[in-house]
Parts: sequence; structure tokens; C-alpha cells
Amino acid sequence: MPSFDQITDALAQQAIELPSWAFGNSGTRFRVFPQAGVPRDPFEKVADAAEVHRLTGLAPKVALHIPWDLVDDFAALRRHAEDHGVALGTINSNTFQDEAYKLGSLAHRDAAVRRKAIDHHLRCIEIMGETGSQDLKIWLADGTNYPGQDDMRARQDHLSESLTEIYAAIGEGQRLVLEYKIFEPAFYHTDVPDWGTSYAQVTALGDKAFVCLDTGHHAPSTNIEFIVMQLLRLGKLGSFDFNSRFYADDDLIVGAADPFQLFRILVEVIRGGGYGTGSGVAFMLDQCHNIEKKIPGQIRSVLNVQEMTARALLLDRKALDAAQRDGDVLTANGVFMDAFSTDVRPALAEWRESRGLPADPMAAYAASDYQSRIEADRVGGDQAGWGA
Ligand code: AOS
Ligand code: ZN
Ligand code: ZN
Repeated sequence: MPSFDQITDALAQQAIELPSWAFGNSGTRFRVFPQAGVPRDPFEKVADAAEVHRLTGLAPKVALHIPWDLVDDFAALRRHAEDHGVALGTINSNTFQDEAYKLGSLAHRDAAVRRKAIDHHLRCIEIMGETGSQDLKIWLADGTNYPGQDDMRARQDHLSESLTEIYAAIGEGQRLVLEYKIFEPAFYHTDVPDWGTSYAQVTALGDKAFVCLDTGHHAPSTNIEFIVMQLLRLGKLGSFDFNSRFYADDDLIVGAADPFQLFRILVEVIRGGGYGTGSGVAFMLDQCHNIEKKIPGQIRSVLNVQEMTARALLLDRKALDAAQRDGDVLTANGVFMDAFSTDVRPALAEWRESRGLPADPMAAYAASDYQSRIEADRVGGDQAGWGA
């Protein structure tokens, strides 16, 4: 197995994008639970995200959601982010809140509804120019609830036409990433339900279009790392939305429900060249902290990803390769499990300190006065929007 020292260069390249909506109030379909000190505007969301980065060195970007994070002056928001030591990241579009989108948006049968949804995306691309963002992330709530409700084939064609128009506006250095999700809010069919559909759609668009994989968007027992492997092999894995799930799209802290799955995913990411500076894969979180505090919830999340990345980097590839070549099933599995079972926490804590970071970022946040300050200062914090 490589030593910890041999993986620190790779570990130093880790960059995870935080979702602005993770810092706002959120809840379930039954209730939103307000918390003291939540941000009142996108500027405060960025400040909270920057606090996560300051303590962990892991989260240099903040993903925005339009219209939840609409501001008059995006250049000012960008400067504010830079002043706080972070950058603005992925722009997430939203075509799931307006009355007009009840029966769909980019896949809707009515051209006027599609127009409205396309125009929203064109506006998002303009904003990307102002924020310096690389990715436009599209997740669609489009689908139907009842067999026969609409023509699935026609909707797929409409979706393709709409995406083609949006893609035409994607500039140099920008990308479109299309997120799939098995179900919800539509319960019978979803227009982008799986990686195959997303792959077919983005491949038809061109080189600047990729698939976004949200770990909570699959059927139970789906082998997600296989999908990761395949998309990397095809050169079409654009980004991750990391989170944990026990049942469906639970959006819980990544690595909380199934750390072994996170490890297996990261092993394939590294194997497929999707890790590190210049890899082209954006690592985002897509989470909501409904009952726990937001900032420590995000700190714990990025630390979980770091911990499983370290374990995945420790995998003894040579020994694994040899065992695989020999058809030695149990040794190969043993090598794999050795990496997963390595407790990297003490080494990570020491390494953090050597880089001027707190050894234990959770404890450092708890010991700081950031939480009490925002609770005292921010009165009337707003809802994140819909915690998706
Ligand atoms: C919805 O279930 C998704 O996971 C999306 O990524 C969504 O666009 C995101 O939560 C922001 O709205
Ligand atoms: Zn997502
Ligand atoms: Zn989701």
C-alpha cells in the first residue's frame, strides 16, 4: 500500500463545490425548520461557504441557483466571493417552481412554455459570464404521473430541440451538464430518468455537454460506481452531486449512509482519470441540512469526501492488478478492503496542521464564535428555496 506521504500531493488537489442552498432554511415536504443565523441573501450564503473553505481548505467554490440567488449585481457577488477567498461555481437553473411548468418545461408539448424555459437558461448563461462560472447545470422536473398522460417520444424530441438551442449559447470554456433522476416529482415517467438518457442527449449536443451524476438519484442497489466507470470511459462525466440516501433523494450528508459506496465511487473516479486538477470532473455537494446546523453539516460533508478519497488513493493498485491477473479473487478483494479499512483520520489531522489548517475543522468551528455571531447578527434569514 502507498504511504500517506505518497498521496498528499494528490490530496492537495481536492476541490469540492458547495451548494448555496445548503446554507438556507430547508425541510421536508411537511415542514421547513427555521434556524437562527441562516443567510438573508446570497452574499451571506457565500460568506458561510467561505467559512467552510477557511477551516478545511477543501471547498473553493460555491454553486448558485437561479432564481434563488438572483442579485442585481453579479460582478459584486463575484468580488465578494473573491474577497472571502472563494469563487462562484456552477449555475443551477430552475424550471420547477413556476405555475407554467406544471406539465413540464424543456420537454413540454407547448412551444410557449418551452420558450419560457429556454429563455431562463439563456439568462443563466449570461449570468455565468458575469460570475465566471464554468458549468450550467440542468436538472428537470419534467415527466408525467399517469400512463397515457403525454407522448413520451414527442417529449424526448422537444427536450432535444430545447437543449440544442441552449447549447448553442454555451461559450468557450463553458459547459452544459445534464443531471438525471429516476423519479420525483413525476412518478410515472421522468424525461431524463437515467444516465443513458442524459448521455444520449448530451452526446447529440457536442463536446461541451456532459452528464451530471447525483448519487441519490438511482434505484436502490444500483451499482453507481459502474456508471462512474462507464461515463469516464466515454469521456462524458461532467460533475457529481454528492449526498447520501437511505431511501430515495434524501440529500443527507455524503458518506453518512454508506461510506463504502463513496469509497467505491472514488476508486473508480481515480481509476478513470476523473480526480485532480484538470480532470474535468466537478465535485459538488447537493445536500440539505434540515435538522442539523448548516455550516458544520457542510464541514462534515467535505471531510467525509476527503477521508474516502484518501483511502481510495491508498489502494495498492499494483497488488490489486497482480491479484486480478492471477484470478485470485480473495486476494484482490482483500487488497481492496485493506484500503477501505485504513483509518486515515490521524494522518489527515496531522497533514492539515502542517498546511496551516485546523487538525479538526469540526472542533475549530465549534470553538469559534462564527455561529454565535451570525445568530446574533442575522435576523429574518430566508428559506433556501425548495430543498431539492
Ligand atoms: C433535484 O433533485 C436535484 O438533485 C438537483 O440537483 C437540483 O437542481 C438542485 O438540488 C438544485 O435545485
Ligand atoms: Zn442534484
Ligand atoms: Zn436531487
